[in-house]
Parts: sequence; structure tokens; C-alpha cells
Amino acid sequence: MRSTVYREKALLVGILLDENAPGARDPGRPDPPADDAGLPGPARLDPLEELEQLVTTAGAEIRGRILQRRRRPDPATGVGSGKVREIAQRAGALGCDLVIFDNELSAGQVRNLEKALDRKVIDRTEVILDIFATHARSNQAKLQVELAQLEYALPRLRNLWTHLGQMVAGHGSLMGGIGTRGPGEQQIEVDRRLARDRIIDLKREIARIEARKRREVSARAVNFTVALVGYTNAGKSTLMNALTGAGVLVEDKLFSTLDTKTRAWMLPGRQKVLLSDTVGFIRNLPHHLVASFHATLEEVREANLLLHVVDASHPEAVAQVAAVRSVLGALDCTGQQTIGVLNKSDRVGDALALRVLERDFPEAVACSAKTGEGLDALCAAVERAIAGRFVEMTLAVPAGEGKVFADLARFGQILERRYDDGIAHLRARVPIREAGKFERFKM
Ligand SMILES: Nc1nc2c(ncn2[C@@H]2O[C@H](COP(=O)(O)OP(=O)(O)OP(=O)(O)O)[C@@H](O)[C@H]2O)c(=O)[nH]1
Ligand SMILES: [Mg+2]
Repeated sequence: MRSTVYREKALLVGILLDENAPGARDPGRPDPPADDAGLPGPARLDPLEELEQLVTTAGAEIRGRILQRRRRPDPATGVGSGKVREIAQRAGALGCDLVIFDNELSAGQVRNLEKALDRKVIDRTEVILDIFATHARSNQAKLQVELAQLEYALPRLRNLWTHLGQMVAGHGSLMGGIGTRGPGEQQIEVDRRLARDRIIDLKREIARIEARKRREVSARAVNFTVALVGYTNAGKSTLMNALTGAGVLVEDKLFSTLDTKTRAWMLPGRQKVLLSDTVGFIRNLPHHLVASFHATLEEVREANLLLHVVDASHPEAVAQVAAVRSVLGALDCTGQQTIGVLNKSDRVGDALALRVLERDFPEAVACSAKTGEGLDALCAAVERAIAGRFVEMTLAVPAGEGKVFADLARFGQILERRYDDGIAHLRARVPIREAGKFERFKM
């Protein structure tokens, strides 16, 4: 699919929802000053910073920004008619061909805004989809992004065409308009049918990949598996490289990694585990993306242990932790054992900030993937987590019990073996979870 915001000149708009702000029902009170500089309220973090990063990553040039506090979004345009006029004016003066809203817009709001502003209007979700589309390398990632984009676009097709129909009708050059089946209306039907057919094909193809992936992941079940999860740009790939020498791409950009990479990781105690680096999360990750990246996230769902990597130097670290936990919840990964990794400790000037995070993650380890500081403590925490998951058992297994030997090979590790009169006397390390399978052979 095309790259929506490539090198376009963008004006960013954010609506801050605030109980005390003058809202649509309070027309008597004047709006606060137009720009962020004049925002009332306590000193706060820049609310458009993340959108700026997303838009820059997507390749557009940011020419200006507008913030508005409101009690609730205006149903028609999000910002209300006065602000729409101001946006039109600013966009014109700054030569912007694109207006990007930080807030999710409904199809109707996009239609109204495009009509009023006479410019392309997109929301944060579309920017994220766009970045995913440009960063997708593998066939799997490309198919998943295309599916998410089509599902996002499908309900908007009608509106786009109705909108164009109205614009043309407004200029008197074409019949049609609301409620008539003009050429636009027929075109929508064709487009929608094509989109739906493609969605069915994509889902089928992705399901095939997912089944293959599941086989691959379960074939690796003999190994202890660890997955890196975390907010985008937290340093997951840097950590993967530091721990395994994997040579994974690291960039100061959002969503550098879209495909899962798995590498062997030799712990200091000579135990080999598998470490997976995977796609980063973000607040309000478009749900179409979460759904279509199910296959990519198979490693996360199946991992024996998660390392939740946090950029501890980020002013929004606590909110980012909450956002990651919410995506993990959507993926059914909440029950998994997790170690918090407070990364970028080399950049944390404020020790208090680390303590706040540590309160959130009682067993967290502070480290720096960049300088290597604290990585030995991280390895030790992982080794402890593994040790806590296994028990040593002494077993006496009759030689004919083929299934027991197969289960031991699959789930555990045989440490000692001695045969005596058709009975195998074994000392084995097995996961606590699987210990029940061997209970009746216990000595
Ligand atoms: N100062 C400092 N910078 C770090 C550290 N770890 C990672 N970085 C930087 O943070 C940026 C993002 O790192 P990545 O490893 O690509 O982050 P990621 O979590 O894999 O990001 P995505 O794949 O985009 O989700 C890069 O510029 C890294 O150099 C660290 O411990 N200290
Ligand atoms: Mg990465």
C-alpha cells in the first residue's frame, strides 16, 4: 500500500480532554490561547511529542502544531467550528498539505474536516499503520500490515466517495449527492468488494503462516524461551544485541523492529536459552494491528519468561509500562512470568524516577544495554527465574515406558542415567509445571 505521509508538510493537532476546559456546552467562556505555549494548567509533558516522533518517522515534515483543551470532542469535527477555521488559516499560511490529529477520528469527522479544510486529514492510527507499512520487510509482516490497513480503510471507503460526490456536486459539475446512487456510489461497491475479497485472501494466507509459526515455536519447546517485550524505542533490539551479539537493527526511530528474531543466548551458568526480539508496542496500538500481528507475537505468547524492557529515562515511562501491559492483556499474556528491565540507566539522571518504576516492578533490574552496566544482574535474575521453574527429580523408569523418556527429552533434562535390571535410574531436571507427568516414577 502507498505511504500516506511521505514528505508531506504537516500541521499537527491535539485535543486535550479536560473536565475543566470550556467545552461545546459552555459557549460563553472563551477558548484558552490557541497554541501550546499558552496552555493553562500545571507544567506538563509535551502532549504532541509522541505524535511528532511518529510523523517524523513516517517521513513528513512538521510545519506547525495546534493544541486545544476541550471537555469532550466535538462530534462533527473533534475540535469545533471556530478551531476548524483557525486550523484552515494556519495550514494555509504554513503551506501544509496534510493535517494530522493525535486523537482518533471517526470516518464522519475525517469527512467533515477534509471538506472544511480542503486538505487531507489523517489521525494517529493512520500514521502508525503507515510506519508499519514502510518498515515491513518480511512477507509475513507485509501481509499483516496490509490486512490492518484494509480493515481500517474499509468503513471509510463509503465516506470518502460520498464526500467526493458531494464536493463535485457542490461545484455543479456532477449530479448526485447524499442518498443518490451516483457514480461514486457504484465505485464504492466495487472498491468494497475488492477490499473484502483481498481481506479474505490475506486472512487465509496469514492463518497458514500462523499455523506454520506455531509448529516452529512448539518444536522449540525443548528450550527455555525468553521474549523481549516493551514500548517502541525502549531498547529491546539493543539489549538483544548486547546479550547475544545478534546484530539486529537498532535505530532511534519508532517501530524499527517488526519481525520477530530469535537467537541462542548462553547464560553465564552455561545454560542455553532462546531469546526473541519482537515488535514494540505503543499507547492505543491500533487494534487491527494487534489482531493482524498475532502470528508475529506467537513467540511472546509461548515464551516461558518475558523481559519487559522499559526506557527508564523517558519522562512517560510509567504510562508506557501501563500501555505495554494493556497490549499484553489483549494478547492473553498477563499470566506469564515477567522480569522488568529498567533500561537506559546510563541516562537516568533522577534516582527518584527509577525508584518509582521499581515500585511498579518489584523484581526489576536496572541496566544499560548501551554501556553493559547491570547486564550481569539481569542474567542472574533470568537464571533465578529459570531455576525457580524446575525441580530435580530422582526417578526409576522401566525401560519399556517410551512415552516417559520422550516427555523427559521434550520438557526436561536428564542429568544422570544408570540402568539396572531393565529399570532406568535417572536424575532429571523437569519444569515444575510438568512434574506431575513423572510423579509415579519418583523414588
Ligand atoms: N543511552 C542509551 N540509549 C539506548 C540504550 N538502549 C538503547 N538505546 C538507544 O535507544 C534507541 C532505540 O533502541 P532500539 O534497540 O532500536 O529499541 P527497540 O526497543 O528495539 O525499538 P523498536 O524496535 O523500534 O520497537 C537507539 O537509539 C538505541 O541506541 C541504553 O541503554 N542507553
Ligand atoms: Mg527493535
